[in-house]
Amino acid sequence: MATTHHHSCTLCEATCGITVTVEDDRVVDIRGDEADPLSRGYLCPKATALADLHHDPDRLRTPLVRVGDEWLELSWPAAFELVAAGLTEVREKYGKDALAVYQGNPTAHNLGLLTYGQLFFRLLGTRNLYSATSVDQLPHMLAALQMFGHQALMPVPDIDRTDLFVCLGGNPAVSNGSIMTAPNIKARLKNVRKVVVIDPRRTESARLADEHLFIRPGTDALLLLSLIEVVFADDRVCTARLTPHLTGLDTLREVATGFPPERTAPVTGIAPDRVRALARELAGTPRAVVYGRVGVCTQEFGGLAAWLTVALNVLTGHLDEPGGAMFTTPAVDALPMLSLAGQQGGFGRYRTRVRGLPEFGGEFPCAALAEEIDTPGDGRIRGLITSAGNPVLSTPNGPRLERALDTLDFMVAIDPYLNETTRHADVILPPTVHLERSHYALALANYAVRNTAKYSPAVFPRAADQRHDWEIVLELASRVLGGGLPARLLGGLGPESLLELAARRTVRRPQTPQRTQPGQAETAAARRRPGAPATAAARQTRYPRQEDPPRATRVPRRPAAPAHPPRPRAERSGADRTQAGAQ
Ligand SMILES: Nc1nc2c(c(=O)[nH]1)N[C@H]1C(S)=C(S)[C@@H](COP(=O)(O)OP(=O)(O)OC[C@H]3O[C@@H](n4cnc5c(=O)[nH]c(N)nc54)[C@H](O)[C@@H]3O)O[C@H]1N2
Ligand SMILES: Nc1nc2c(c(=O)[nH]1)N[C@H]1C(S)=C(S)[C@@H](COP(=O)(O)OP(=O)(O)OC[C@H]3O[C@@H](n4cnc5c(=O)[nH]c(N)nc54)[C@H](O)[C@@H]3O)O[C@H]1N2
Ligand code: SF4
Ligand SMILES: [Mo]
Repeated sequence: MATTHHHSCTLCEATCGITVTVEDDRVVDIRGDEADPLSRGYLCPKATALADLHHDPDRLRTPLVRVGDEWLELSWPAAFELVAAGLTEVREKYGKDALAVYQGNPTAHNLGLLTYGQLFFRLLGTRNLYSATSVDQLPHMLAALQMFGHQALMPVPDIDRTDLFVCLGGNPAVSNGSIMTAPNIKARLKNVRKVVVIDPRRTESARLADEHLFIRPGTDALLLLSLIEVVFADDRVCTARLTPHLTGLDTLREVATGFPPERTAPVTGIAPDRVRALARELAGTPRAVVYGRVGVCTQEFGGLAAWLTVALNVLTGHLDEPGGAMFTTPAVDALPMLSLAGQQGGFGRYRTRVRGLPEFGGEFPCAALAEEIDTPGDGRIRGLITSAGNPVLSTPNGPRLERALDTLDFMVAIDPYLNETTRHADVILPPTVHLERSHYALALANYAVRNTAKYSPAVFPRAADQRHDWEIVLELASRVLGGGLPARLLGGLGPESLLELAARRTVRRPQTPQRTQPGQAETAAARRRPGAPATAAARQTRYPRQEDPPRATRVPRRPAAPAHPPRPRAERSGADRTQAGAQ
C-alpha cells in the first residue's frame, strides 16, 4: 500500500517542502508539497536525488574499519570502542588540541548535528576546530559580529518587496539562494523591478538580470567604497531611525573620500559613470538592497567587502527596512542555541601554531588544516574527526591535506560515504540519511525570507542496526568525555527535545525585540487588516505583509495573519540588535 509523507529537501538552502510517496519500502514519487508554507509546491530537479540517495547500494550502513588496504565491516559497539580508544589516546598522549575536528556543510541541514554535534565537538575543548565556514560565509559572519554583536545575525534581502536587487558575487539562479532561504528564487527575481548582477562571469543570474556589471575578481571592496563615496559626496546619506545606533560614520566618510569612482575604475573595470548611476539609484529607490554572497567572501578583501555591503545598505536607508536587508524573527531562534555552544563569535582571540592565522568564532580557517597536521613540533594535530564534510575536495590544497591525513595517529569520519576524505580514516561511522530522520530547518529558517515553522517526522524508520548522527556523537561524548555528561546535558533524548526547548524559549519572548521580518506586516494599515488564517500551514506562518501582495510569486497567495500583532516601529527601533556600528 502506498503512503504519502511530508518532508523537506535538504540538498540546498531553499529547504523546499516535498511529498514522498512510498510503496513497499521504496520511494516511488517525490513532488513539491503544495501545503509547504514556504515553498508552496516549488521543487527543483535535484530533490528526486533524495530517493537515489536513500536507496543507493553504495551508501554505507555499517561501520567500516580500515585494515591495511582493506575495509572490514564492524558492529556498532566494536566500532564505538575502537573510535573512543583512538580519540582518547590522542588526547591523553598529546593534549586536547592534538585532536582536530572538521565539520562540513550538511551540518547546517541536520538537526542532530546542529544540536548534539555542535555541543560535542566544542566540549572536546580543542582549538583545532575547522569547518566549511572558512571556505564559505565567514566574511559575512565577521561583518555581523562586528556590526551587530553576534556572528549569526546576518540580515537577509527582503526579496519579495524590493524594487532594486543588487547581487554581488552570487548566482542564485543556480544556487537557489544562499543566506537567503527563498524557494523558487528565479520567480522571485523575475518580479523584482530591477536586478543588477555584479560578477566577473556572465552567470545564469546575470542573464536574468536587467543589468550585468563585469567586475575584476577580488575588487568588490573598492567598488563598494566608491559607491559609498558617491552617496556621501551627493549628500544622500539617509540613516533615518538607525542614526542613534551608528558610530564611526565620519571615519567611513573620510576613508571613502579616498576612493572616488575615477580612482577605482581602472582596478574594478567598472566605469565611473556606471558606479555613480548605481549609487544614485540605490539612494533614490526606497525599497532597494545590496546583497553579497560567495564571490564576495572567497577573496583577499572578503571581510571588508562584506562589511561595506552592510554599510552601504545602512547609508542608503536599506537596513532593517521593508525591501531592504532585514533581520528575521524565526519561530525557533537559533542564536541563543549557538551562543550556548560558544558560538556568539570572536575574532583573533588566539592563532594557529604554524602561520599565526586568527581564530574566528572558535574555529581556525581550514586553509591551515594540512600544515597543522604535517608541520612537526609541539601542538601538532595527531587525530581528526570529520563530520559531514569532504575537506580533501572542498578546502584549499586538497592534495597536501590528503597526504597529511595518512600521517595521523587516528582518524574517524562520520559520513555515509567512502570518498576522497573518508578513505583516509581508520574508522567510518555511517549515519542515517535524510529520509530516515526527522527534520527541522533550525539554521536555515533563521535566514528565510518568510517566517515559517515546519517539523517533518522521518519517512522511513531507521533500521535497528543504524544510527543517527546525534546518536553517534552522543555515544562518543559519553565514551570520550565521561558517561555522566550526555545524560546531564541532554537526557539522552532526540534532538527534538532540544528543539522544543529552544522553541519554548523563543516563544516566551515572542517579540524577539528589535528584529523586523522580511515580508512581515509592518504598517499601521497592515495592523488594522489582519486576515484570518486559512490553514494550519498559514497559522504557523507570519507572512505576507497585507498592504500589497508579494509580487514575487507565481505560487498562490494564502490569506495569513501575523501570529502576533507587529510592534509599533517606535518600539522596535530602540533595539540593541539593530545597532549598525561603523567602527
Ligand atoms: N546546484 C547547487 N546549488 C547549491 C550548491 C551546490 O553545490 N549546487 N551549494 C550550496 C552552497 S554550500 C552555497 S554556499 C551556495 C552558494 O551560492 P552562491 O554564492 O549564490 O553561488 P556561487 O556559484 O558560489 O556564486 C558565486 C559567484 O561569485 C562570482 N565571483 C567569483 N569571484 C568574484 C569576485 O571577486 N567578485 C564578485 N563580485 N563575484 C565573484 C562567481 O563568478 C559566481 O557567479 O549555493 C548552494 N546551492
Ligand atoms: N573548489 C571549490 N571548493 C569549494 C567550493 C566551490 O564552489 N569550489 N564551495 C565551498 C563551499 S560554499 C562549501 S559550503 C564547502 C563544502 O564543503 P564540505 O562540506 O567539506 O563538502 P561537501 O561536498 O558538502 O561534503 C559533504 C560530505 O558530507 C556527507 N554527508 C551528507 N549528508 C550527511 C549527513 O547527514 N551526515 C553526515 N555525517 N554526513 C553527511 C557527504 O557524504 C560528504 O562526504 O566547499 C567549499 N569549497
Ligand atoms: S531548490 Fe534546493 S531545497 Fe529546493 S528542491 Fe532543489 S535542491 Fe531541494
Ligand atoms: Mo557553501
